[in-house]
Amino acid sequence: MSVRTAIVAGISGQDGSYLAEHLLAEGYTVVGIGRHVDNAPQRDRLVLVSCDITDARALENLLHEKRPAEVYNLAAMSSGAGMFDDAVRIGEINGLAVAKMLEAIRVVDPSIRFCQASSSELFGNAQSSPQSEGTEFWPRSPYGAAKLYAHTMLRIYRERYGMFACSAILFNHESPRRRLEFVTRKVTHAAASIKLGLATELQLGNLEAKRDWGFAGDYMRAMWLMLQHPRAQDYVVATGQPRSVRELCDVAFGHVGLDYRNFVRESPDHSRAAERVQLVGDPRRAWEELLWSPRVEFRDMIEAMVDADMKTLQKTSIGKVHQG
Ligand code: NDP
Ligand code: GDR
Repeated sequence: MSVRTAIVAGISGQDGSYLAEHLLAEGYTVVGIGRHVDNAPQRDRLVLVSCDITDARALENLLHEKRPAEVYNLAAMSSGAGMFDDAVRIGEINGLAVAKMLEAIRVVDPSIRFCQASSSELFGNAQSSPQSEGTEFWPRSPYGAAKLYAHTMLRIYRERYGMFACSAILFNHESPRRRLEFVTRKVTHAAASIKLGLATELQLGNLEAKRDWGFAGDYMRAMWLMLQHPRAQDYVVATGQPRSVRELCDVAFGHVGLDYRNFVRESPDHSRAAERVQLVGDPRRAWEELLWSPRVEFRDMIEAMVDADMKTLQKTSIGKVHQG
């Protein structure tokens, strides 16, 4: 059996690590690219290549050299709080670089299958809820606008050149590998720190803000399934269940036997304008056509994140005691 090769852009991020693990388990050789690939895990059949996705020539050379069957683009400026920062750079990385990837694929081998990490931020200030593939897009930030440009270019390349290019409209997805600036990890890390006596309080923005939170590993399996399907299509990937930041705090602190109300403070410094309409996905197309559904429940995921933070913090504090 010939070994399939897949390129994963954004290998050093949360999603890159889960997607690489899934592809390796499926028998692929994975070529992981990013600017800081030293941060990515080392594995058999995983080749790490330092590459900036805004470099069109480098992308084309990589495709020539590696001849992948599939390319997944997870690389982006992805910070929720930073969606308005550095608008031009966001446009270059989250938008224009995707056009460069599509063009490199078209030139080198248009039969390569391509999956792009789009975002619920395409809906932004949505006009209706829940959001499906047919809901009107209304991005509210440079991040959302750049992702919408990329999303539209995929459709254009599909229609004009018959390329197998799909957009995964991903709602929020989390894991113990989530960066600390995102609210789930901020909360699980704080719950663990407070439990261990390393912190005394947690400042958050709006506790009533809601998100449709799923598990990153489940969402990467959906992206892989999209490229195994006979027809290229866009899919909403979501749980369909909104939860509030308050509920998140309740689960995380409750898991270590604490009442979040004694430790969490709302602060305007962390608040953002509320959505007019709830962002929550309608994932029925993915359920019906990909036979995909999430396997990890919200509570289990948050508890696993708290456990992982407890473990890391305990190791670090034991290390400090030994050094001292
Ligand atoms: P991360 O921020 O964890 O990972 C993104 C990775 O992109 C970084 O590790 C970075 O690696 C890489 N990257 C950034 N700029 C460049 C560049 N110019 N060239 C090459 N690589 C670059 O994000 P996630 O893993 O959470 O998200 C993956 C994708 O999914 C992103 O596109 C994000 O916008 C999208 N998404 C995520 C959601 C979520 O809830 N997690 C929801 C909806 C969409 P390095 O520093 O090595 O370059
Ligand atoms: P988001 O994720 O902006 O949706 O972007 P984030 O975790 O930052 O915010 C989720 C919700 O929690 C509210 N919130 C807070 N958020 C942060 N970060 N810190 C706080 O203290 C806080 N308090 C309340 C936010 O206002 C928001 O409502 C993520 C990223 O992964 C993007 O790349 C991706 O496109 C979208 O999800 C879908």
